[in-house]
Amino acid sequence: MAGKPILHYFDGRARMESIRWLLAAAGVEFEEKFMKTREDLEKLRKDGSLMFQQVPMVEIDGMKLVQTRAILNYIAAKYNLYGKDIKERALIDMYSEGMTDLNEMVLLYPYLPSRDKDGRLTQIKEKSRNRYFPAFEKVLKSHGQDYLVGNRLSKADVHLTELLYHTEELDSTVLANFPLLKALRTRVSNLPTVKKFLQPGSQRKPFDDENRVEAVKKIFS
Ligand SMILES: N[C@@H](CCC(=O)N[C@@H](CS)C(=O)NCC(=O)O)C(=O)O
Repeated sequence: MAGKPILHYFDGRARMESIRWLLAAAGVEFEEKFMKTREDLEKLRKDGSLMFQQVPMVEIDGMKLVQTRAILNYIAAKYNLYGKDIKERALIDMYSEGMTDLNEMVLLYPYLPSRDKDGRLTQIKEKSRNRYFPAFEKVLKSHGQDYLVGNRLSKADVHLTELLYHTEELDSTVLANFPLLKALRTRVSNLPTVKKFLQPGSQRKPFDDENRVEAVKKIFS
């Protein structure tokens, strides 16, 4: 039997958090190896573990996978969170890519220089309220089903739930006009696997605060 996936990253959210969420939602236990220093990163680079010298890297099923989207897609395909046919997969990809565009802004926000933060926050609020959230609310309204695609849980629902939590941390009223998104988040949050992940003490990571950002900068500088 294959061992648990091993996640190689630093002890923070950034690009690895969606992978943690998706594995957790799929009910897959995983291990984490946290890089703490530049030497830890160099070691992974030197031993040839990082195809493009970058993390996230996930050891899974005998592979050392890099590139966040490739990792997420593999997990989704393996654990049946990627639709039942190529049309459903195309929708899941399209929705997930939209989420990724917003998520990139949200996850990199803590790492911006302070002079750029206000502008980025305004952009995140504007794009959430006027572009991305209305689009997903419309999808849910159009078919009246419990999940975004095919009336069953997919990676798109998991990514959206994560994104809703993280965006709300930056703007507490951002979901006020999106009842179906709130209902989706509640539904996904109540799945036993996700519920467990949302409990304190899980491998879910808190907001990347200033201390964490400083520690991470030392690894990558
Ligand atoms: N497209 C890659 C980007 C990965 C990436 O930028 N990783 C950062 C850490 S979050 C990194 O390793 N930076 C060091 C470098 O690019 O040399 C992905 O999505 O995984």
